[in-house]
Amino acid sequence: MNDGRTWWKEAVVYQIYPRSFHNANDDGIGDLRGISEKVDYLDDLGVDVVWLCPVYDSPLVDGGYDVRDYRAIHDDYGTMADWETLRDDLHARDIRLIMDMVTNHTSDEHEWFRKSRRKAGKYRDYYWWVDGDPDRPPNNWESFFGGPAWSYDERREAWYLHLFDEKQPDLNWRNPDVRESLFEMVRWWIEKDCDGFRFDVINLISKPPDLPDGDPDSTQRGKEQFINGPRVHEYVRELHDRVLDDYDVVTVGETSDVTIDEALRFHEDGLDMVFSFQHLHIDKGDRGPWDFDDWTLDELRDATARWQRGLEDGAWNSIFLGNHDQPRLVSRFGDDEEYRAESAKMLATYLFTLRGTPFVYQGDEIGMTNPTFRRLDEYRDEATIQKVMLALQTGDVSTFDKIRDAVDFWSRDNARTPMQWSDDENAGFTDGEPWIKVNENFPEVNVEREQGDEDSVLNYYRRLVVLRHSTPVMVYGRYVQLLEDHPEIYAYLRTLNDGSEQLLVVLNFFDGEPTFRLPDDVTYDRSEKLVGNYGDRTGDSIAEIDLHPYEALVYRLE
Ligand code: TEU
Repeated sequence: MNDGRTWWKEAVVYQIYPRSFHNANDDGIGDLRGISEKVDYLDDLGVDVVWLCPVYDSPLVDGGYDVRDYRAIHDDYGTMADWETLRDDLHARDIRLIMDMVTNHTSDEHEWFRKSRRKAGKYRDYYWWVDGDPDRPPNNWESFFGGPAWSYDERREAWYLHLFDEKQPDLNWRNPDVRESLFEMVRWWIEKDCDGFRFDVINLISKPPDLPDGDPDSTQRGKEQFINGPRVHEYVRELHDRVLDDYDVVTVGETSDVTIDEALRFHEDGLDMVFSFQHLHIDKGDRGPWDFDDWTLDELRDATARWQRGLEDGAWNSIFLGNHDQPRLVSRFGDDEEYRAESAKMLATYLFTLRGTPFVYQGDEIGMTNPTFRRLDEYRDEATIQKVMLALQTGDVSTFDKIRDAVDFWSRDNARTPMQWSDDENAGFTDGEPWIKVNENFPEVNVEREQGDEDSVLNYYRRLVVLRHSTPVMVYGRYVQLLEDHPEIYAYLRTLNDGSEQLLVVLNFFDGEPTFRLPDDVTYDRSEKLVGNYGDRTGDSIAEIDLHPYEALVYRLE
């Protein structure tokens, strides 16, 4: 069977948000040397790839996704020499390093934009400029952070497009010089021996040149115009053919609102994986950005299964339940109080037993939870603050109190509180004053404590990593759905070599105690429990299992 085996399908990726990982120089901000001090931790965990969120020079209005200089490191994070040391420290442990590559936009302080706004030489059309009335934006598009996607530049006396913050102008990929500049820069990083990229919002890079108005009733006006725009596949293919194809690098494209068909096309264009967010839309409400809704297991299973089947032959899934923009997975899909550890392990089992490459976001491996922010001034994320300000200004909400719970749930700061290393002051993250509040539960939830406890979430993750590395069916097996519509139990098989190798995965997603019944048509002679989050299961029959709250079980069937 040609299942296209490659190293990155077998890899476990660990995402680092550098500002919040570990601080070496005591200024309260995580840095590259801080990460170097923790490479043995990553090695012990067993991960194969580190994805580093942006560390480039930047005014930091959007956590570094506003790049001022792609070829320089921000002072907060250290120097290029520190980056090289980190790369070497990781490589010495056989861990690859992938960079977060932001090519849809730059900072307005980037040299290209400064020149473009002066109409200097070839830079004149590096961005989306539109002349016209300073009181009337060129169309009705809205930014991802709320408000119009256009700002008027007094210096050039023209409008420029920004799908994110006004300090993040969108690059004009129609211009071949822009593509050339970006490709050169991507190649420069590969030549520096980085092992791949996560391409930020890569499906937004193409816009229709006539910039038509978006549907006025849309939740974000203009999105049907700029998401998966007209030339997006041509551009991605060009990036692949002209740069990526020359090297053995892994790529994952961040693609919001991507369909399975689009994902298959991106894979054909040359992106190894994409991030689809459909399974993370199940708890969004439809009354604006702050609305959230209950989710059901049916919705999660449907979204997951659709992608498992949809990419089965033509492509490869990325498996994730959280990142630096999302609430903590245990607070969102588990129980961050009574069953924190059990549900964190159950969700980890989901991540490691589906077909695709698992992405672990820093802190999830110790079961970190959403913090509680009580006041608006405790938030640091500009997107959160802007959306709240806008809602208050426009009168959509009368007081912050009215949306406090929702903001608390959705704020991107949930995932950005410092990594909890120990029960020392500031969770061992810094000896300085942390740039953002530390989650108050650090005395109970921290690495040091979990390292010393065999049953901890951390040690469970380590077991899953080992298991995944030593069990090909866990990586390459086909996904076969069991119990199509059970409201509490998510169960599936993974099968390889015409069913001669088989895994059974049973996940109880809630705090009830339902009974799992193995469908009659699943045949086997022997079953062996590989991993589970309750200790007392060895020898039990698997035909019928009374599950514990949030129980996860993985069996090998022979
Ligand atoms: O995020 C893109 C994106 O789609 C987000 O706007 C997402 O919808 C939102 O954060 C959900 O809460 C990427 C980066 O991951 C994000 O951190 C950046 O702010 C953004 O691109 C702009 O570069």
